[in-house]
Amino acid sequence: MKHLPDDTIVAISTPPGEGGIGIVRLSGRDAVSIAGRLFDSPRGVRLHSAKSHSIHHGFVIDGNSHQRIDEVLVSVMRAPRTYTREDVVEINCHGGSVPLMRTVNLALAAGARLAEPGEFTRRAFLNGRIDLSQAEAVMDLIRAKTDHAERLALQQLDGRLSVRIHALRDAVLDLCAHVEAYIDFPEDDLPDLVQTELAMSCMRIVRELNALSSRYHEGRLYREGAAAAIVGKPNVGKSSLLNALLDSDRAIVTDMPGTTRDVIEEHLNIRGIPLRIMDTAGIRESHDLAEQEGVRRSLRAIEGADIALAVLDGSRQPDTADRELMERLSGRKLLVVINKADAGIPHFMLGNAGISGSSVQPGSPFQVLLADGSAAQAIAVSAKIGTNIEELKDCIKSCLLPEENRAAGSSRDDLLITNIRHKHALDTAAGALDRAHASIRGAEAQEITALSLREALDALGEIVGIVTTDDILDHIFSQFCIGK
Ligand SMILES: Nc1nc2c(ncn2[C@@H]2O[C@H](COP(=O)(O)OP(=O)(O)OP(=O)(O)O)[C@@H](O)[C@H]2O)c(=O)[nH]1
Ligand SMILES: [Mg+2]
Repeated sequence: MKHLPDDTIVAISTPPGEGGIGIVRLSGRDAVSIAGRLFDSPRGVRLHSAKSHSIHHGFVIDGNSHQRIDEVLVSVMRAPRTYTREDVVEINCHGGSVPLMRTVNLALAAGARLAEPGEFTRRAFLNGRIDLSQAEAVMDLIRAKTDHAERLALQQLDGRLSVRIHALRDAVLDLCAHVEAYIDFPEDDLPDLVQTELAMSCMRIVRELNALSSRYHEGRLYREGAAAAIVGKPNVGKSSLLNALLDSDRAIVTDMPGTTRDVIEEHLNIRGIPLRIMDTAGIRESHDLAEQEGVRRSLRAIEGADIALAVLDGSRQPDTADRELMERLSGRKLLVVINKADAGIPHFMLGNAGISGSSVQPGSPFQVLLADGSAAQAIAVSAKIGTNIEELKDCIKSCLLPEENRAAGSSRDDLLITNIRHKHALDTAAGALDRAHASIRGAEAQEITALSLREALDALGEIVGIVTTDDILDHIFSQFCIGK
């Protein structure tokens, strides 16, 4: 049962800190009258009689001291054509934190309540303007780190996921109606033909659910991104590689082994995937305390990374230190980068580093076998000159998102789910439909089939918020910022 709010909330909706403007937003039954009590218009405008979707110049005043707090523009938007479907007032203040806080305090004194995180969006959901998956998309949109992530969030906000979930839910509802119709006539078994058709429909829906669910890996990668650690012996060109990938002079590069000590972290957009990339200290035995700590940090960075870019110096033959490093990386997702290809020696002995496979291909990525028997991609680059850096980016993407994952069970379009909550619900629905299928096939009592179908309906309903609990809502909206 949805509990509809009846009070009026207020919050600063712009980020903390100084800005050109800052916005205090009110929403609720008394939004216009509360704002009216703080607002003084030189032209005598009264907010309670202002037209909807109009904007007014004036001053926020402290009614007690008659002191002007700020010069503002006030927008009045009346229900239902607003973000929350309630009356909404936005007060555009000058963007300092003091006038914003004072304006909020005046609104509180005039009867508003401080909004909780995400409460404006929660109201938009409770009042039926958007469904739950769309509310979640609002947060994804705010947090999107790449164009691609933004596009996925916009699609979801647009209702593309909702439309698909509703269609699937309708299909299950249809099955349910058929099965339940026979419950009322227990003396009739399901006719064979009906039974076959129901079983087939069940499986068709399961296939669609599985196809959607199987693309979660890809969706999550675009939404949440991944972490990569650049690792290798000292002086192989790790920092140069970071700089080449960023196309900037971010990290110090010298010809002295042991230059980098701290882990240097940057953010990069790799073909739409937000990548957190870490340059690390070259790994070697050292008596220098700072360098020892640097090496420890490198090892920790590798632990926390989704992929390691293992860099070898292509201008000299690999040695036991390279081999030991490769062994250390055993079992991790790995991309072998042979750097300094511009000064590269013709017969680079990959075998010295414990890597087998074809000889180094100068122009394009190639496959190698690691000592633990696993296959990995390798690529020769020159960080200094910038050769093959774009190809390296393609390689990073294809390592994080192998072709088979991209295409796996891919549904007929490019709808991607990005949220683990949605994946769980899809999997629960598919599991329940599997059971329904088995019980139709096994000619079990229709009540049993209906129970499983109802379970699938509930799971799908959770995605769009037809079925929800306060706990689920609290969990989702607490991740929002205050004022959204
Ligand atoms: N010829 C050539 N030299 C390179 C290349 N990349 C890096 N170097 C040189 O190799 C030396 C070491 O480069 P860095 O990027 O500092 O190496 P690093 O792996 O970060 O070294 P540490 O931080 O000490 O572990 C510098 O003199 C670079 O100019 C390359 O692609 N070709
Ligand atoms: Mg370095």
